[in-house]
Amino acid sequence: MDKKFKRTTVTSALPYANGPVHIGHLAGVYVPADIYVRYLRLKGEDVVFIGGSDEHGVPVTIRAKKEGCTPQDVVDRYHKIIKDSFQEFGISFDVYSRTTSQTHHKIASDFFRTIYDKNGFIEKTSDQYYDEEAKTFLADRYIVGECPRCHAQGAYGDQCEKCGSALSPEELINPVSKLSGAKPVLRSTKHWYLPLDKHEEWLRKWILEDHKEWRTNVYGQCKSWLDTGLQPRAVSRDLEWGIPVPVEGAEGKVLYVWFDAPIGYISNTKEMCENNPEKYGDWEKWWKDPETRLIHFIGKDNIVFHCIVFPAMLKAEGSFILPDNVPSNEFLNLEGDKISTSRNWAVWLNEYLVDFPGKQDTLRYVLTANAPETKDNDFTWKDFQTRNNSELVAIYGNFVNRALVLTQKYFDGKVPSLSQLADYDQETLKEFADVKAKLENLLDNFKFRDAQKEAMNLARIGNKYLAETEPWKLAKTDMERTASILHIGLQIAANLAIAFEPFLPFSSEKLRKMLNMQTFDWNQLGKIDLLKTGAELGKAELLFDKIEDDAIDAQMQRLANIKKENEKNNWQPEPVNGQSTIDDFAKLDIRVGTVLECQKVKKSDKLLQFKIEDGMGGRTILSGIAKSYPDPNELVGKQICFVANFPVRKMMGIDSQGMILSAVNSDGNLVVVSPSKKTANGVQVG
Ligand code: B3M
Ligand code: ZN
Repeated sequence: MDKKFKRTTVTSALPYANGPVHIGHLAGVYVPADIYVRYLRLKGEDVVFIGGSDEHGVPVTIRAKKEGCTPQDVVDRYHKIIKDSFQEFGISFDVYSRTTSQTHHKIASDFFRTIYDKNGFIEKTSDQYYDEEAKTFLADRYIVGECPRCHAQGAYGDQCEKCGSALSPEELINPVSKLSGAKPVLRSTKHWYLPLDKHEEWLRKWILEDHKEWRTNVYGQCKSWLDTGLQPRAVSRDLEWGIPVPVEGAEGKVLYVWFDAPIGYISNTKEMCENNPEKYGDWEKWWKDPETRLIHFIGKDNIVFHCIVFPAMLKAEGSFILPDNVPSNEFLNLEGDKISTSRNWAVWLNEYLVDFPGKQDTLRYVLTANAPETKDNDFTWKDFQTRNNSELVAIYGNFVNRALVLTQKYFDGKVPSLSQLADYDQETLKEFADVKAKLENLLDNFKFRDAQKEAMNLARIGNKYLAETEPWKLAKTDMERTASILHIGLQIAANLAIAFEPFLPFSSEKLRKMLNMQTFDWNQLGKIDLLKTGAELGKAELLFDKIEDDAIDAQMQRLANIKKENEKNNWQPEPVNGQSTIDDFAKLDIRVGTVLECQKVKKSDKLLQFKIEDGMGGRTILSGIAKSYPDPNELVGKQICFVANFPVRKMMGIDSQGMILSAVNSDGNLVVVSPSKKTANGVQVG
């Protein structure tokens, strides 16, 4: 560790307690954080690992509404499920608490109050939607309406899930409250804002100049936020669920969940220290001493909150250190599709353990081998099986098993003696002499994927060593040489137990027992005297077992069923929309045309630009269907129907003269509507 630091505080994002956790969470945040902490602990460094559930915010209240229970019921249930899952996967938190704790309420409240007393907030009154029937202001997610961009129904106040546009509630056409179905009205309300614009200058220097070493995805996102210019951000909400804003005149207002959640790291540290002062000492040293290094492990959707908003809060409060690094991962997909809680497109940790009991390390291994460190990555069940069978079983497990079983067979389970090092032994040992330095360099730089590869390489060296020296054959003629080979083999196995501990803690523990090692010490890595000649070994067991095809087929079948189910649910005939008359219809001039050209609009992932032969001299029409037609050429030459009498509309700097008619397919894709027989261009549809 860097000389200027004495200790390290590691945090990992607090998952929302509104659902169980899945492999995406594990791969993105918790496994890397756990590897890092275990590594520091093995090195004997002073480190704490802080976790907890994020229990406030609108997502929790929505879940409660759906299930007809209270928000507290929801978070009680999921906090337990999440906490248990982490424990089962060996995520070795020093504390895992929750933001509904008393300690947290007080710390978050005091934090707000300190900034408030220093005039660190601005107060602003603005108009926001209010539901007069439910008598409450509406969070963005509680307002639905027609998307002003793609005109889909059911867009949320913060986002349209059909076209992906970020929205604000006032933009929705015909907004409706999800609570009562009433039309919401605008009402003025006061909130407290953190003036990020006032923090911009020091943030700029601190990130862009002083932290060039941050991962490029993190640095790049921060740079683009800073370059766009920071705006004041509201840190309170009109909501009942949360921590009340601790100032007068703030009845019915709570701290915004993204204000209180990161403070949860601090509260949980305090709780940990108070529960075990001997071990952890005073909580303040973990957060206020400049000799403490603070590291946040997060997913990429949390970057702005941890690199810009939270540091600004810490600075405004005034007594805290700032993060030294924020290793953030990209996303993990599942079999090529984005993981989605609402579509149940995920591998849930609690379910995985039912299907693959005892195989926590296999999942940890695969998630690290495929970690989305620099780009989004894909989890596939086939790859999971291959990595288990041809890496963990065939290389690591096979090597360890051979070394132990042969020692059992020929040397009565005692470490045999090393008499002389042959040339091949020297070569082999040279290969793993620098593994410690290599691993440290990678782990210190948060390159967990490469680090695990390096550890596996050590197992490869061991496996190859036994395969080439063939001690089972030598045992018939040369017992002394056999002893030396197995001695070296066992020393390599002992090294593996240490090197893999941060990655595969369950297997390392198993191996430690098999080798009868008392403790692990990172400093011993690369040495060949970890086991003493004559020392008694424990019982040999298989470290990993094979995963058969039928287990994988069952998982694939489960996903296929979910996909089918989703497709069915996706497609529902829209209710027939009121009544209209032939006169209404006559106002629309719908015609047939032929597509002459069709191409993607630059810088837009949604729009296609059509050149249409319309029988009237031709026209250009833009249509938001690019995602449904990855190859726009397939439309060229087809006849289509279009609305010919809409006013010209400019999009991305191009005039669009009409609208192409399309229908939604059961998989959510759009299909352009065509006449069933060829007809003249320009004829009217009616
Ligand atoms: N709960 C969002 C998330 O789970 C949020 C993280 C809070 S970290 C302080 O992605
Ligand atoms: Zn939309």
